[in-house]
Amino acid sequence: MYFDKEMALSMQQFETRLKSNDNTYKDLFVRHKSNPILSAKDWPYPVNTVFNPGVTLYQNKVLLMARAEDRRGFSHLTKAVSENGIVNWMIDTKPTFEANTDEFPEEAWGVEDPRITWVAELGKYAMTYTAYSEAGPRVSLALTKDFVEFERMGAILPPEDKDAALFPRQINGKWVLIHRPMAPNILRGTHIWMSTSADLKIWSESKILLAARSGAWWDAGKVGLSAQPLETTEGWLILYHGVRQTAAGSIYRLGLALLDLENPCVILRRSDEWIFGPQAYYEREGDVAGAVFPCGWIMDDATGIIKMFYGAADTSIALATAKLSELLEYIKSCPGEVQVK
Ligand code: BMA
Repeated sequence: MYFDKEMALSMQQFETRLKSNDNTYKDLFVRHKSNPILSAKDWPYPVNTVFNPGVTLYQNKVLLMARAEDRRGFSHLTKAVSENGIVNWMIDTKPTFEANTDEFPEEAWGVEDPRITWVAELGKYAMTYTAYSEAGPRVSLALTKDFVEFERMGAILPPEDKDAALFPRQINGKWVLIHRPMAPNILRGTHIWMSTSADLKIWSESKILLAARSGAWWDAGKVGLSAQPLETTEGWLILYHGVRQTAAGSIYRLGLALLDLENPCVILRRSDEWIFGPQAYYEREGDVAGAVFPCGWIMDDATGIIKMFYGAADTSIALATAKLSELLEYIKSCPGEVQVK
């Protein structure tokens, strides 16, 4: 009797599950059907690959500073502008921002992975990027009003450090930078850090913001900031990547965190699960298979939609969109985390 009742219950559950098809994860970000939206074949001059673009809104248009890699393996940045961020790209016919090794020897092996923050207080965009020095990657900063002329401030942190972005305003009287120094001992984990500055040049008060987890976690061992921090009514929305090492190589996936608006070293929420990972063919095939690597996103206030641009397999640029309200609803359902380090 007892057995029958249990069976009946489980059959009912089974049928409900079949009907509701609840065995798939709900994707917050939806890939654009024209993906990949930009690749080497779209470039006005020969490049091996284009990927990992910094993104901002400029004069009501979508502006990408795309990383383009040449056949030496060195990267530079090229501007691509479009009304809707999907088609009709106006791409500079030569590199927009190249290594300048005379003045900045730390750019010896190129410039990579920009993040762009509009800083109203300065009336300028702050572009952080990786200067690939012979001593390892470094965080460099350039300011611009128009993406034509750049005030290069050079390297602002020692190697190895990358995946940096500036917050769009001073917080408690200081500029705040997220960055990712490499741990000298990989077993200790490579974490996301935060530093502050009074002048954008000298950075101090460095502390771990968001630590890599360990063991089987998708973000075990190594994490890094993806897009620039996005200010929302609920807190700073942070998109970050986690790198899982497998027998077949690394898998780059994305998670979310929410930071306190006035004290951003406090993590209010952090997603346990990744929210986006390599699935489409253009994310699984290419120079670095299994990498989805956004360096920027833009928010359309009129529609509430976020456009995330990302490097796919270090080979092309793809677009995925999400509703900000859904991202916030999701992250608010995630566990809280008290910052201890
Ligand atoms: C990271 C960075 C990115 C790259 C990714 C996958 O460490 O170097 O530029 O897209 O690896 O190769």
